[in-house]
This record gives sequence, C-alpha cells and structure tokens, in this order.
Amino acid sequence: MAKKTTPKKTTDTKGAPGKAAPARSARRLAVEDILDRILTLEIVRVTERAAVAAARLRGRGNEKAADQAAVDAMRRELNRLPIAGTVVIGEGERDEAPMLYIGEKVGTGEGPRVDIALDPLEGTTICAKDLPNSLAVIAMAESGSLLNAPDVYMDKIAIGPGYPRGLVALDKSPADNIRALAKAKGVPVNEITACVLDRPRHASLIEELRDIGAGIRLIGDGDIAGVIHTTDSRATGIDIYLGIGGAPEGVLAAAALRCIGGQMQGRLVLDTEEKRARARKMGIEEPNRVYNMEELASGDVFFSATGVTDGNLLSGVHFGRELITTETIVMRSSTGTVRRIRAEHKNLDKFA
Ligand code: VTB
Repeated sequence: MAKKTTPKKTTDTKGAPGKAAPARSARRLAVEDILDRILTLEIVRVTERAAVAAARLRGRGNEKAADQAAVDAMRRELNRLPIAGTVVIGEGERDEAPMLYIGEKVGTGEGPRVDIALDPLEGTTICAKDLPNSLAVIAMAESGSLLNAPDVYMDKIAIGPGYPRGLVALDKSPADNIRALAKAKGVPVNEITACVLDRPRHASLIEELRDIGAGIRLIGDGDIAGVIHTTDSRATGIDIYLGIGGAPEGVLAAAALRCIGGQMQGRLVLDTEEKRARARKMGIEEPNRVYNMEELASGDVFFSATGVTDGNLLSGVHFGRELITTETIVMRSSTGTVRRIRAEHKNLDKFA
C-alpha cells in the first residue's frame, strides 16, 4: 500500500502574471495512490459477497455451513483483487483451516504487498439464529502493520471519538473507567452503557459495573460490532466496550476504530505456556503487553464491513424477488473517510 504522498509542486508558468498558476499536475495522483483509492472501494465487493453468501443460510441453525459459504465467497472475491496479500488474521492456523488460513497468499499476486485481517462471518451463532449484528469483515493494511495475533482471547476496552487520550485504560478498574467516561461525557454514571459479551468469565466485571449503577448491554457474540458501536453512542446506546473476546476480532475492531476515531486497548490472554509458545512463534515476546489501537493496527488501514443480519450499525442483506440489497461501511485511516454503501444487486443465480 502506498504511503501518502504530497503531490509534487510544478513550475508551470502559464498562469496569469503575478499569480500562482493552478498546476494541473499538482492534482495528479501517483499510480500507487490511484490503486489505493480503487482498493478502498474494491474491498466493499469482498465483504458484500461474503455477506450475501452467509445470509442465504441465515436463521438455519447451521453455523458451520453459513461460515463456510462466507469463507468461500470471500476467498473467491479476494483472489480477484490486484494485490499481493497475506492473511495475517484469518480462519485459523494452517493445520486447522483449509481456507483463508494465517499465512495464505491471496489476490492476483500483482500489486501492493498488503496484510489482510478477515472474518468472513463475524458472529456465526448470531447468523445461525438470525439475531442482530452479524457481519462480514475485512481489513487491509501495509505489510507488517497488523498485529499477528494468535487465536487466543484478548481483554479489550474501547470508547468512541471525542475524548481525551488515555481517558480509559485496561490497567484501571472497570469502575474507574466508567466514572472517568461519565465525567468526560458530562453525565451521571447511570447514563453510561457498557457493551459486554454474555459469558460466565465476565461475572465479576458485570457485578462491578452493576454495583456502580452503569447500564450493560449483554451481547451473545459479535464484539467487533460491539466495539464499533461505541463510536456512535447516540445511535447505538453504547458508550464503552469492555471484556474478553477473541484476539483476531480485537485486531479487526482496532482497524475499524483507527479509521473512525476512538480509543482502544487490548491485552492478549496468554494464560498457559502453550499459548505463550504459540504467541512467541508469531513474534510476541511480552505476554502481558497492553497494545494501543495504533499498535494493533498501524499504518494506512482500509476496513470494510457488510451487514449479514440487521443491526444497529448496518442493515443486513435483504433478498427481494429481483434485487438483493446490502449495506456496507467502508473506511480508510489515512483520510478518515467513512462511506456507507447501500448496494442493489441483481438477484441472479451467479451472485454468490
Ligand atoms: C467473541 C465474539 C465473536 O468469539 O470474540 C467470541 O465477539 C470470543 O470467544 O463473535 P468465546 O465465544 O469463546 O467467548 C466470537 O463468538 C466468534 O467466534
């Protein structure tokens, strides 16, 4: 992926005397920049295809089949992109995932060298039950800029944009974080809502939050959506994401927040020697390190998510007799542009 370049100044002399001429070439973009801009939109197609494929199996109670359909569709579409991509966050390590495994090369092989984090169906259970907020997700970044996280748990904290840096932190207690956020937002603690995965491991976290009177949105799955929801608390009702979810989902969520704005920290849960050894193999030497959002996903990052089931952030895929509609949010960190793309696809057999 090309680094952002400032357009070259030219010595165009044809302008009016005494005035700086509007140099045409100053507006021209380098080839790499054009490719970047094209890729920013091309990744939409990748998540759209995965979302439609998964949505065909929505509510069927078969998580595996929905996931497989999304993986197949995403891989097919990804391999059409003019990139030399490497999957760094994928469906699993090579021996356990036949497709889109960590290390798999994707794309045509000709084009920028990029790292790819993906989750063709984030929230397989949600999709199988047709509950809100399952997504098809991808992030793409300059080679070497996404944390190569093993598939372990990650402790996460995230808030949306507009707050002072360092306002919340994993090293502070959940109660202190909520109080700091309430103060900065100018509301009482009981007007703060935290999104937390509904898991037994969060019993004490939930108790602590309830003790101070904060609201909790318990979700069954889908913490990428949970983190993204903090960026628009007026629409989603969520101010902060807290708790332990998947590490791969953590890197993807950080990529999204890098683009929209907000703050996030993650710490891998490496609580056994076996996990620490797996992490070491991926270059992680400090097992207790707290990663900031910019360390989880650095450089210029592209992110795209298409709704599979209806949610508060995105509508899911809707099947009509002639048209299939999808909604995607696609963004890029270096420009901060956030696009929502509602697409109508002809409902032809060939559409995955
Ligand atoms: C979370 C959730 C994901 O994995 O990251 C979760 O947001 C963590 O694992 O949608 P557990 O289910 O073991 O708690 C997912 O459910 C995806 O598998």
